[in-house]
Amino acid sequence: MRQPISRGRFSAGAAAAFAGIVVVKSRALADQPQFQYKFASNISVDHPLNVRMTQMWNAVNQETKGRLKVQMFPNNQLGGDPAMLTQLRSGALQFFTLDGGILQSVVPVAGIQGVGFAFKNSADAFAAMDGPLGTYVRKDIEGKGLYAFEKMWENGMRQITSSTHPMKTADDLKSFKVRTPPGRLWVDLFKSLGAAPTPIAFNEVYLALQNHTVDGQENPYAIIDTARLFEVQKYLTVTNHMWSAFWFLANGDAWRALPPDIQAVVSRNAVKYAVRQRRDTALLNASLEDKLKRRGMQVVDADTATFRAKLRESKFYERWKAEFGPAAWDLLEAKTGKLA
Ligand code: X2X
Repeated sequence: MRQPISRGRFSAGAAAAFAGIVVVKSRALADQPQFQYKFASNISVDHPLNVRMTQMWNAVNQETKGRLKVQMFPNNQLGGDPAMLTQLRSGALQFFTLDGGILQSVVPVAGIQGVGFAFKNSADAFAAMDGPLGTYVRKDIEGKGLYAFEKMWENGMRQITSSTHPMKTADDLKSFKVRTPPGRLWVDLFKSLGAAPTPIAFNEVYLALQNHTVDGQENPYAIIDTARLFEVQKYLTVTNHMWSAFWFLANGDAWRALPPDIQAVVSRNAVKYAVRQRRDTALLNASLEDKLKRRGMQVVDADTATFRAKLRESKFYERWKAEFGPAAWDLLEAKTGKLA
């Protein structure tokens, strides 16, 4: 026969059971993140940007003991860049990587990173953007309700691809139907070169090339490869006409809602993984020419002196010096030398 449970034993048993519930609940609580955020990007999951972002957010989740969990949405899963930028500004999206030339629609001076032929290579560009010019742009970004992390993430020097013909001299760009990202400086750069630019968000580029809405586009080697643009483009002309990189952005309110210790974990890892991603992407961009040739692309070098002459003729630099203002322009020319 079961012995009746004494009051003393009952209360000890109940206490242990309750403690068990509390322990289970608190463990369950730890599994329920305090903050559940979203990160989005416009490039494919196998690009170094998303490879390193995945590693970074896993590290952040570990180091915050599960308090911040960030779900990844690569490859335009949440829409094109303009739509994702709207989501970031509204707070529906908390983290986003975006080229300054597209961010220009909200932060005009962010377009300065893409001034045609300003930077000779990524190392020179990062020297500028990791310095006073980057600080200047970051301040303007934060003035628009967004938070910009210290280090930008690499895209690379942009090259022109086309389905019609190589772009060896500026004359070859006459009336060339070229896709550009949705950014005012991009459109002006190619208009100044005599082309017929159409701004299209990256999630629609492959199809626009495939159905000949446009005859070409421009991007670094790693994007041409990871987005498989070699399947719909025949020629790759090496122009290095513009440097391209992504600001790593947060919605300002969402960022400020994070406790300082979580912010510190994110900021520290953002620097660590940006530096690794820059190196990965630089190595990838430098390694792809032969692979793209094997994929059937014809690679030629442009006579970029004719491109620069065309930009000077059309007062491109004077126009953008006036647009960005003397303070930002002086910071740019401190790194590039005289442009206008
Ligand atoms: O849209 C593009 O071409 C891309 C992927 O390079 C940028 O995000 C600027």
